[in-house]
Amino acid sequence: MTELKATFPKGFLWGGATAANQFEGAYLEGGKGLTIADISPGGKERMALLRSNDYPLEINEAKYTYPNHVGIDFYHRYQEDIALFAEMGFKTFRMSISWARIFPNGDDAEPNEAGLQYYENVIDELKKHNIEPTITISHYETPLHLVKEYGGWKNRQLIDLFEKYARTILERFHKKVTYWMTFNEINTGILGSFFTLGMRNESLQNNFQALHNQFVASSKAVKIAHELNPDIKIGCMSIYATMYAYDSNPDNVMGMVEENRMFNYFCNDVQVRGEYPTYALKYFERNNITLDIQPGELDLMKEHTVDYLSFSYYMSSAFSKNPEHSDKSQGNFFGGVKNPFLEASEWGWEIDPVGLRIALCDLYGRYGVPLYISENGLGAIDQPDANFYVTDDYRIDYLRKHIEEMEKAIRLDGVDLFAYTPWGCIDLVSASTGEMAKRYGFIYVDLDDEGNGTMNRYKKKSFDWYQQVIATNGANL
Ligand code: BGP
Repeated sequence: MTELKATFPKGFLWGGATAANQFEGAYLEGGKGLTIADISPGGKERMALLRSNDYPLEINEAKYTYPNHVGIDFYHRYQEDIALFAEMGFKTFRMSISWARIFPNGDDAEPNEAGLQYYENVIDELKKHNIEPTITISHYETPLHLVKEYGGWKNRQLIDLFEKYARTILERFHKKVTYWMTFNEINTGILGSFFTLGMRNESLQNNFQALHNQFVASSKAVKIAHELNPDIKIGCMSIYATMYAYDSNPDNVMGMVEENRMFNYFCNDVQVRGEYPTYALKYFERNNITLDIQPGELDLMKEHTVDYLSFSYYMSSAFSKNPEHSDKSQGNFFGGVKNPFLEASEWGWEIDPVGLRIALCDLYGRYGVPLYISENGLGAIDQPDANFYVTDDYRIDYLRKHIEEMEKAIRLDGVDLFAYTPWGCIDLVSASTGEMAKRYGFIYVDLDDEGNGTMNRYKKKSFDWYQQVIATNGANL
């Protein structure tokens, strides 16, 4: 173990992160309606299928598998799982509320009490163990009805429907839950993500209108939260990939600046600073994008900015305009070219702990608001032994190196980082592949992609390691 000076602040929120659609299962129980996740198939082609207009917006049992329909059955096993999180010493647990458990169609007149009661039970269970919930209001879970009947987030009516949903859960839980996030990885909407926008990648015009509608919806949630309880901390959530120019060619550096702005900054600029940045206005002009902005919306966005910025961090990305540098085999999520200094995960995501320190310095320097790392981790194929024990030194190594960089960002750079919730703290269904095979957890779940397995939970080697990290507030890594 590397001994470090404990410089994580007192009360630092160590924990883990999940999303309802990736681990609850029980997809039709308790009065829940269908969401976009429920019709999203499992398999390598998942993302491509969802982008295609030919892919049906309904469950296709005959053709595809849907591991998320059962998930890891957190819906029924939450007490056992929360006890394990408590044993690791979690201070916070990031989860999402599935909109369709509260409003099954998204536009129902009355909320579904069974859904509210279920989340109340989960929240109470967490609090019983002194774990602060962090709730994501929308994590890739738009009700399917809103996609089919309203066309997804490009439709302004979703603003009011979301406001009603957000108000319902905030009114119910504002006394019990301090930490909230509005939209998960909102900036993937720039890439036309079906999960984020609840619609196909239709056009730049529609994608940015959908994002505008989410910005307004997000500000409304911030306003409601603060009115109900001024102590609530409500943040935005983006995916952040540290961007490098491949080399010192000024054209590559300028290209990187452009990528970086639109991908890493745009959504944060709007949600933290409360206004559209000038580079975005110019981008809209060049691309003939005219947003439908209603009177009062810009004021609302300016007035109700977020309290903190949260982000997921898995990888960095290198940028080059030189075709000789491009290596399509890399599979990094955001394109870019292969970075010769970095190794990649089995899915091609380039592993870059120092990139996390760069991210922290960059975001804190730009915005000066508290930061919350709401996702980080290594997706890997685990090989349990006969006793279902996984010796996941590779995961420990990944997390240790990232935590070391966080520590430096706090101690040497003065960054105000207050929370860290590694992704998929218990094995769950992967967002990009819809499969169980890509695992992140400290806890192994006996379940494969064909639905075989007992679903029993087993502690991995990383479980004990993370327990020790938390117990020493990051001093023993
Ligand atoms: C983020 C999502 C999560 C999560 C994670 C890991 O983009 O917010 O929902 O799943 O990535 O990605 P994957 O599951 O594809 O490995």
